[in-house]
Amino acid sequence: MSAPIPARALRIDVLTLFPELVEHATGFGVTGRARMRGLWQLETWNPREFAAGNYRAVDDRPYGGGPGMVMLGEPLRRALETARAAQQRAGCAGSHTIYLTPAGVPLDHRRVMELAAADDMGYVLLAGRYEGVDERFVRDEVDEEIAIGDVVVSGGELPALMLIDAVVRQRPGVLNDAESAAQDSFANGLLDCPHYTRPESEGSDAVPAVLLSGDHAAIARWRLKQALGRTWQRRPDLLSNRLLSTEEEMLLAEYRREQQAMQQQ
Ligand code: 9WO
Repeated sequence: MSAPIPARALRIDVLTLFPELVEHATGFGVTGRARMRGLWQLETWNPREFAAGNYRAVDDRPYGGGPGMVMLGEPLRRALETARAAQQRAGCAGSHTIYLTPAGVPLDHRRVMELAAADDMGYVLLAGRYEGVDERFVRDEVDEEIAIGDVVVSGGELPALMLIDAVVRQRPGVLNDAESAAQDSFANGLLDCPHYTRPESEGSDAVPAVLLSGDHAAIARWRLKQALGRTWQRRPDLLSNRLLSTEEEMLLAEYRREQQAMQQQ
């Protein structure tokens, strides 16, 4: 059997007025280790480096008046052109530009997996600031608009960092076995089960006995039941999009009976 072909390193470029923020924040933990191991590459591009004039303006007042400033399209175009050329030199077969904005399509696990699966694409993430970006740039150059929640934050950098983290951890070789197993629950459409560590008993809230039993089948069953129960209680919408196996149906029914009995005590 031929040796497995190593997955291409994922290439992500970020257009941002705060490159140090993005470079520093992605240097920690899972994304930092993966970058050190060459499993993904980051390049940042500051539109200010591509702005003209003595003041290297990257923003201007909005037509029609109103508060705040709008990011100029021209410095962004130049920065994007440079980023795309760099991705092409790096061997990317294509480039896909994503604008992080509250007006985007909400990001979900399915889209994260699709973005992570594209071995030969380069992603350019546009992190806006001020009141936003000139609409002509968005219309002409942005391939996809993504929101990471119904929130408005001070800039697109933190949403971009969340997208990077979610996608990079899905790349082959990034997570070790323990980390992969830990995230499997959400991957199969459920919320995670509760986790416990020392001390064994903390006040009245002792660690569930099954977790101390050493019975791995019973522990796996308990964890699946808790994941099903918590999803049913907190995110029933996730369950409506997911077929349950016979065992899962039984476990959820058991969980609901136990919850009902506890409420009647
Ligand atoms: C701000 C805004 C407010 C209400 C409705 C839509 C909106 N879009 C933006 C916007 O794109 N703002 C730019 C990026 C500039 C100001 C800071 N930015 C930003 C992006 N704030 N919050 C986000 C964001 C991105 C992705 N998911 C959630 C929030």
